[in-house]
Amino acid sequence: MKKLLLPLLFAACTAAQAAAPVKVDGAWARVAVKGQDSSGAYMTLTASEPLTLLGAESPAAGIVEIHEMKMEGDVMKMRAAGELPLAPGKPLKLAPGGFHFMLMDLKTPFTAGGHINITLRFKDAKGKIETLPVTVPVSVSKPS
Ligand SMILES: [Cu+2]
Repeated sequence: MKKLLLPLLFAACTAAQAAAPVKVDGAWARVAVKGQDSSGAYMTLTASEPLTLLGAESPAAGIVEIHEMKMEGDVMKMRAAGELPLAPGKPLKLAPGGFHFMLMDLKTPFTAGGHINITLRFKDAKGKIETLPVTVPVSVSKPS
């Protein structure tokens, strides 16, 4: 009995602290010039279980929204996308011209070579909220 207790306690602790089971690839945020009040952040998210991306927060911006860019006739339009479902193993791309995180009311300079922190918020199949902090490098265009 005694032998079992420690591993169990350890498992309970790690489970409570577990971040959302999501792999983040190629994250970057666009440089914002002085006076510019908004910018975009992009990344590819791959979940290992069914999740819903609810949104994100960042100390670098007063407001973070999930947006979508879409061609309507000849015009590229941007709108709030709300929540996005993530199917296990299926990458969700947030990239220029499509889904992206819109950061508004910028609090810090988005300088090339710098970085910002974004905390992603997800809901699992049982409705439990899980978060994932991401360090996002700032650059003029997608880093290769
Ligand atoms: Cu946008």
